[in-house]
Amino acid sequence: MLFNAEALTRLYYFLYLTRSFEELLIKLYAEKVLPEKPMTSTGQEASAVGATFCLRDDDYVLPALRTRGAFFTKGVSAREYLLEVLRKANGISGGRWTAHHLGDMQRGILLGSAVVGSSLPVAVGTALAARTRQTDQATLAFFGDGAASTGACHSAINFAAALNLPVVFVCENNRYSLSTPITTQTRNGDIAERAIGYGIPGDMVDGQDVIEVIHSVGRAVHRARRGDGPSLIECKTYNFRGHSESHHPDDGRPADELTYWRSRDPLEIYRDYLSSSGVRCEALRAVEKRVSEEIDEASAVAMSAPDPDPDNFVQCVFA
Ligand SMILES: Cc1ncc(C[n+]2csc(CCOP(=O)(O)OP(=O)(O)O)c2C)c(N)n1
Ligand SMILES: [Mg+2]
Repeated sequence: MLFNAEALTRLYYFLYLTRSFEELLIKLYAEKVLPEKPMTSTGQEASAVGATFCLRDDDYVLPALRTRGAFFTKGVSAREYLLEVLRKANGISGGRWTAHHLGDMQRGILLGSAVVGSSLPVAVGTALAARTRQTDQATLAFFGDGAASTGACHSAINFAAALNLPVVFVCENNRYSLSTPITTQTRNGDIAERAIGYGIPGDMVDGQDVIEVIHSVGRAVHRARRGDGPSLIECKTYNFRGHSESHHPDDGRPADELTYWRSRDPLEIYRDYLSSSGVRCEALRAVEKRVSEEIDEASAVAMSAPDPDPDNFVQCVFA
């Protein structure tokens, strides 16, 4: 898969937007403007952005807790996202959702769930629906290393494999589930190796390298579209800021581990790649300027946007 300069620059836009947008959420939380503590993907943006960069508009995404970049690559703007997390009337769901369990059906992003791992069987459902309707739509199902230890994860991958469904399971293995290290919750922290047990292809990639993620997920998406069934891809990554902004960023994590992973910042790695690919610095500065303008515009619009009308409280609520 070769990209032209325009696509390479667009990819930088999504990575930089995700980082900048989350910096905004952190700032708004510190200022007590954000109604909930942000759980960010700082340091692991390349897995969500890279994996969804391979998709078409009509493909499905089931995001996990930190798959924020996927919303931007699927077409959600900073303004739309911010309106929703500030619970404004003209947010994506009219302010009904939380920042971590958002969806946007227009863009094929199914609603996230607070119950870790529970979206994975739903991904099997969208894949089965695509097959039944005889479309070649792919489904991308994201999950964390903690979710990998749930029964729902096993059921979903096993069932998708048994039915040969067009779904790609993408594990964002950031080595921690809340403050539990991967070494404590499983004997084999290489989640991709489980693919052998399901009889499907598995691939372990450097989740800090967006190009590597794109190549691996791109191959798996092609397999899914061709009717060759599911794949399991594990992105080895790290979350620089810990579980949430109300947790201490170090959160008991060894200092040398943090230092090592901070030296493997996906944005830095991608900037080096762009420079060796001949993309000019000015093009990147232009992207950064555009993102900064979009973030400023999103803040200005969202802060002054109307709150939801209490009379519409139960609209769209199924009971
Ligand atoms: C079934 C269930 N168990 C526990 C929790 C509490 N919880 C919320 S996030 C989280 C960590 C999930 O870890 P992982 O899947 O690795 O995702 P990460 O936060 O690292 O992105 C936990 C345990 C939950 N929401 N649902
Ligand atoms: Mg994790």
